[in-house]
Amino acid sequence: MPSSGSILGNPVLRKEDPGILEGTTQYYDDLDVAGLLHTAFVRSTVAHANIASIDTSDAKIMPGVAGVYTAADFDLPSVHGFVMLPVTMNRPPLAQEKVRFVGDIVAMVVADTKARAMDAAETVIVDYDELPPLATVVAALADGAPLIHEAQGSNVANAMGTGPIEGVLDDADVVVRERIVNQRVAPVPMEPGGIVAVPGEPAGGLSIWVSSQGPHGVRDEIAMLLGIDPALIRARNAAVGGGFGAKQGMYVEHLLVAKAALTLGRPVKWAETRSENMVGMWHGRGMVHDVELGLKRDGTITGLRVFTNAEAGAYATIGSFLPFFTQMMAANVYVVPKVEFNWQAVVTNTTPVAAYRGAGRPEAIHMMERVLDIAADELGIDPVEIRRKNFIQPDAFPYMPNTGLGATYDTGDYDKALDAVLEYSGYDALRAEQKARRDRGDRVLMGVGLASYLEISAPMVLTKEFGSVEIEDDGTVTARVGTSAHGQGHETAFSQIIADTLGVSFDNVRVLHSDTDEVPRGGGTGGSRSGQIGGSALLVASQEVLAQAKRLAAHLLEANPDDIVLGDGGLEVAGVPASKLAWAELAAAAKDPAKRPEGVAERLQHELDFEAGGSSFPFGSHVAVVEIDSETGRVELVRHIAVDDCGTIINPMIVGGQQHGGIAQGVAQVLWEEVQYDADANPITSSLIDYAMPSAAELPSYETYNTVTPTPLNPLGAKGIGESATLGSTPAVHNAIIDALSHLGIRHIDMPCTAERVWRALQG
Ligand code: MCN
Repeated sequence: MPSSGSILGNPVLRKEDPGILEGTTQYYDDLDVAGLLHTAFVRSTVAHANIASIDTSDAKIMPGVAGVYTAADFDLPSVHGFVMLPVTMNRPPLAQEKVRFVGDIVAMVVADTKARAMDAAETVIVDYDELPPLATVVAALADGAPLIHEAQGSNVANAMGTGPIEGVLDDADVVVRERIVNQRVAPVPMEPGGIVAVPGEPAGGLSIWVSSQGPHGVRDEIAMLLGIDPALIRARNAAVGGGFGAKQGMYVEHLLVAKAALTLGRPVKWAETRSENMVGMWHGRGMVHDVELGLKRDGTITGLRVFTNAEAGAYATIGSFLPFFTQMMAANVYVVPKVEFNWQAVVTNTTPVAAYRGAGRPEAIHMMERVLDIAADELGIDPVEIRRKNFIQPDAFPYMPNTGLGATYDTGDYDKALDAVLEYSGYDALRAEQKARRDRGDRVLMGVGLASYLEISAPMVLTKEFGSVEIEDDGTVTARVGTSAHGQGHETAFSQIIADTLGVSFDNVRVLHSDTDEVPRGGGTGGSRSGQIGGSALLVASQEVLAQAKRLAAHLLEANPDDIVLGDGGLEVAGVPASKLAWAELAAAAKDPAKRPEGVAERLQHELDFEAGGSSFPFGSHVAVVEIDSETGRVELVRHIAVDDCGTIINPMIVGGQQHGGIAQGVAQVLWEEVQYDADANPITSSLIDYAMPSAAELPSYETYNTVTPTPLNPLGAKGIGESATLGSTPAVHNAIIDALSHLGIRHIDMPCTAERVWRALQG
């Protein structure tokens, strides 16, 4: 583990950044592919309708058009959204008979330029017989509501939970009830979606570059749906400009482009526009929780009962499974003796909902942390004390909560993170300032919000990953890994792990990922798994390579393998630097049967499928400080202090960057962002003029810190960090807003807490 002077655990600058800053990094849309054709999709302009007719005759004769396709032209199976869900809500890649949301794809136009494809798409005439649009879960569940998918026989896509729990609130002195809305948001990666598909490479197959969180998964799904051998498809990422959960898996657009490229025998590209992205890319969150929290008068939690309605959108995807994680996390970092948690996911005539930074876990934490603050206020207990009183204690790990799903928390020290954030924020001084301001009757109201959270990283099956490490002839190292960085700095972090283990220079490590020809298998990047799982795979592979190389060096130097140590760029006999064999010399010796001892392979290489001992559970505590103009309702986040524990840290600068990004997305959800539809299920936030995504100018500089509680479940001791700060920041900022207003009798305001909503609450 990190030795002093080790590169591991240090804030090494990211290898990825010079290319990004200088503009030389290549994204799929930058690739220069000869003879490339471009795609425009004809998307439904109505939310719910039977398709009476589609007339593509004009489009077909427009200049430059190579192909126009509807469901009648492409014989493609419907796409199954997620393994645990019914197939009755599968999505036809091109709408058949019916459209189910504004953005559903009715036809595809391929032409020699994007402009010509778009012009031709404009001429396609679709005749719709409109059906009643179901814009909300309430509308979809109403008596007599039409069925969005007739074959399902209901608009409920999935329903699970604990069932009724006997006497769940019976031990409570008080029961706090609230409806907590976690509104739908759009992921808005800087680079929208897209794909380039080139037929014929490899022979008879297809080569694709896709903006994705895991090209292996995209390849497998395209191969399955097109009925071709996965070995005939090479899938790669170029650089990827963010995903935030929404680029996990295959989109129907990817399948259609692959099909068109094979049909036409020419390369085809689809570059999603921003307005397409706002309706076509899966949305996130979209849950309404009816929560009842039972407590003793001293603040001890006795029971929790929740019913959650989750929006699935028009087709059931993983979003219709994510409340499973909400259930799993519902008790957060607290001892909750009884938990009743039931939920359903409901289809509506809106964009499908899937994973977005946190994917089911932020919803649980936000719900619990809001209700706990309401309880603290009602019971007259300080928000710090009510949390401390209920924390699971450090000696209770491994800990299994009573949520009915058997998650086992690995390690935690929740008081440590809370103590740290109280100290760094100067919590007591903040409270004193708040009191002084209130006593003065300031126009600007001050609020201090606290949240403690639990996260699950590398959830469920995401604990396994391929990794390989090889010494090249020139002594440099090539690593291959099945994770797929799309902004997280893996090349840097993984190079640190390998450089530290093998004593090679950080610059001499090359990390290959996101290419099915280079990496045989891969689970991609999501669920904050890559550092701990991909990183551990490469750590173990490097350690194996080191063990082989030590045997080889001992043989060559006629020494005991135990006496061989890392030198600068090679191996040497301890205390004898002059004996050093550089890595290039070792690689050459391994190739030479005369020099190679028995048991050492010809290549200094090792590969494995690493499997961690389970999911890990990061945690932390955040404090937010807001000011609210009592005349206008405008909220300003003045400070945000985060203490996030992700176990052993590989690169603190990357971890800090992940904290910043995670906080920004949490803050944005509390203050501004919300995907909205009108009563006819028309999207009304489908551009960045209408969808209020903040820029850096709207946000303060965050104060980020860490405590370190390693996990025993992987050899790095690392837990995830990619999503954690989103979990902590959302409730902290929301609690700060209500804290600023609670002395005026305001108990809760739904997110986003826009100036208008806060102003209305103040008027009330
Ligand atoms: N890391 C570390 N020490 C640790 C844990 C992680 O130094 N103890 C480093 C890792 O090596 C990695 C980074 O921190 O470089 C994030 O690691 P991890 O928490 O394992 O998360 P993943 O790499 O698996 O990334 C996924 C996560 C998710 S799920 C979302 S959503 C998200 C996020 O990452 N989307 C992002 N951060 C993002 N950052 C960018 N720029 N773009 C996105 O789309």
